[in-house]
Amino acid sequence: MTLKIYGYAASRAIRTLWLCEELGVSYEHGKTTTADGGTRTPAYLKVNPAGHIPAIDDGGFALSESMAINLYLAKKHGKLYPADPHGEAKAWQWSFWVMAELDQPVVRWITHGMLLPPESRDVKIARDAREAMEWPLQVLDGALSKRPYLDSDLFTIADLNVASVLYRLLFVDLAGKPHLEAWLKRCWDRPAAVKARRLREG
Ligand SMILES: N[C@@H](CCC(=O)N[C@@H](CS)C(=O)NCC(=O)O)C(=O)O
Repeated sequence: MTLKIYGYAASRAIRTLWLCEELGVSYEHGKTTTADGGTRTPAYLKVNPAGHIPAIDDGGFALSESMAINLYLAKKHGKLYPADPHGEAKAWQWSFWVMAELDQPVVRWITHGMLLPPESRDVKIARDAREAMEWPLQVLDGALSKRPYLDSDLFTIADLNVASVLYRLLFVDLAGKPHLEAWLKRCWDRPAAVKARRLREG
């Protein structure tokens, strides 16, 4: 049965769409949105009782949480997933880390800095969110000063998961964080990422 990915491409579903392009896995894309109530229908709540996107249905196996979905799919398809326990643990570490340290501040910063109409933006929320991002971004820049990818010489699911959370940082000045800036561009310039971006932007 074809893998089904739920969630419009401009949402966190981009993370899984990008991964499936990397894996070469065919999928059906259900462009579920919040705006039309799609995340709260009885049918969708059977897939993800938490009512968020993304979620997947992989032949009757339902899974939610973007990082869990991506770790599962990469492991299942044996691509971008570190084979040794230390590499695997590092992929978990970076995936948990980016969710704990950056996922929410990035969303708050984008929402109040760019997405909302100017009259609805709260400058303080945007400023506080950007401040909260500063230390984790420095940590990333430091980690990437040693090796081209996160704890690796090769692009892995750890890079995809972290870079996918930081999509919007492609469009801002990361001066002072040259390793982070170069790595983020390298990740998002990958052919699979370009395809996923087209889904999002096109
Ligand atoms: N931690 C979750 C967050 C999921 C999430 O909050 N998704 C947003 C869209 S990007 C959503 O579903 N919002 C609509 C809603 O909560 O109804 C993940 O990484 O998958």
